[in-house]
Amino acid sequence: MTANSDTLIFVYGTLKRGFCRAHNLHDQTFLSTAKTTAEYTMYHCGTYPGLVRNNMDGISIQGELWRVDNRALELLDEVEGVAENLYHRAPIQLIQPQITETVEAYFYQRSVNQMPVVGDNWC
Ligand code: PCA
Repeated sequence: MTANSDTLIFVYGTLKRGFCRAHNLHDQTFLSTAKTTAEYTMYHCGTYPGLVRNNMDGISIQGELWRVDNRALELLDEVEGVAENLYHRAPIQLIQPQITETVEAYFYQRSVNQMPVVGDNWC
């Protein structure tokens, strides 16, 4: 596994340290806490949050930045239901840390109609 095959992932919900899916990252590299640009809305989707892009009146979301190898990335895609279109992994913009590499996050793919807004931090 070379460093080049690693992916930077911004996590904002159950994958954060101390939350119920954090064990999926136990052998991966935590880099720092992180914040997105003010272009996103986080919804309460039951027992987990869902992030969507919102260029009009989005806010800055708090989370964590991780470096993840390919094996762990496959596992995360499975856990987050990428094949079932629950989440879609796509690039996200951060203001903190300032970083030039592409960072990805899991975006919610289902309807957020009627779902409450979380705010900037899932806790
Ligand atoms: N798990 C992923 C997406 C939402 C969730 O609960 C995360 O923590 O980033």
